[in-house]
Amino acid sequence: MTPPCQVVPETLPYSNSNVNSPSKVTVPAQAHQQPSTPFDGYKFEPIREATVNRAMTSRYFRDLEAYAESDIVIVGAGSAGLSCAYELSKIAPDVKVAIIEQNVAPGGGAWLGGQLFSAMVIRKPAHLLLDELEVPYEDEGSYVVCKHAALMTSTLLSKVLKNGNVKLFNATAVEDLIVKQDPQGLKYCAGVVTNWTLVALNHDTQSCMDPNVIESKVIVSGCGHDGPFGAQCVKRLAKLGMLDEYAQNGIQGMGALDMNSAEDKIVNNTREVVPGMILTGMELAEVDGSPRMGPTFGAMFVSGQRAAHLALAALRK
Ligand code: 48N
Repeated sequence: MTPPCQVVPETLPYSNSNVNSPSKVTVPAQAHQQPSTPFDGYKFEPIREATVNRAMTSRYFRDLEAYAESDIVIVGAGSAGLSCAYELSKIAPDVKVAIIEQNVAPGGGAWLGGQLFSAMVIRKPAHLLLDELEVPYEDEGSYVVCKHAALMTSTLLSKVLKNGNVKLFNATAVEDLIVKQDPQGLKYCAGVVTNWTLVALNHDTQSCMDPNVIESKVIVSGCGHDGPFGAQCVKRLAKLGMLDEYAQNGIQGMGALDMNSAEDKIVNNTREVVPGMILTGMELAEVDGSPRMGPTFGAMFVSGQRAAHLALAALRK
């Protein structure tokens, strides 16, 4: 066992005690001799660089082709979008789901509980999802606290991405919607228009970089609060006049904070707002003007789960 390295702390030049004596750092002779580990002499199998390229790009473009027509597109891989994808993989694992996430990292606002406090509060009975996912928490009676919001989000994410019929297209933004009219003139959503997020962020600096499209019979939008990309589907639907019944004076945006009314409303108001488009999570509050709930996440998870059942019913109509 290598003795701990005894380092004489460098004394500061201005203290009287060591005037003219150079600072001394003694390094025991054997410090450069590393202790042995199970990974000593590790050796990888040989590979060609082009093989790595082909391994990635072939799969990505195969997925892009396969999901060009998806059963359900989920916009936003935040707590609502991910719990929707999780519920779908439970109730209908054969349904083809494309998740479009503008960030490189999925998870949305659910990596931290609130502000930078990292623990996540989830009001009962939404804790049942944590039981299902076997995520540990402290039980506080009417609510539970998951010590690391990142543990809940990463566990949910891992369950979703294990499903062979789910594809996450991250760093990809939904910029617009495919909207069609039926023979009676009723408008309905029929898919999404996407672009690399970096392109979507630079439309002002580049000539129009044309987007890509993904057709789907059902879209579940959980784009979260209003923001550069946030509430994207709501804003588009409002521009098309498809949300008039909810937005006489334009989209109101979420209401002020009231936890006790906000969470029930988000779950119970999650719905198909126009044919082919189900709104859930905080994006829904942008339409309804429902109050925000602040740093409690139960409604995000449960509204996403509810959206999954509504999406499946819409798919099978
Ligand atoms: O976490 P968010 O932002 O949204 P939700 O609805 O899943 O969860 C909301 C929750 O985090 C809260 O805001 C809490 C409860 N606070 C409430 C309050 O009172 O403030 O996830 C949305 C995801 C994000 O990952 C975005 O990057 C992504 O959607 N996104 C998009 N992805 C693709 N294309 C877009 N146009 C787009 N817009 C947002």
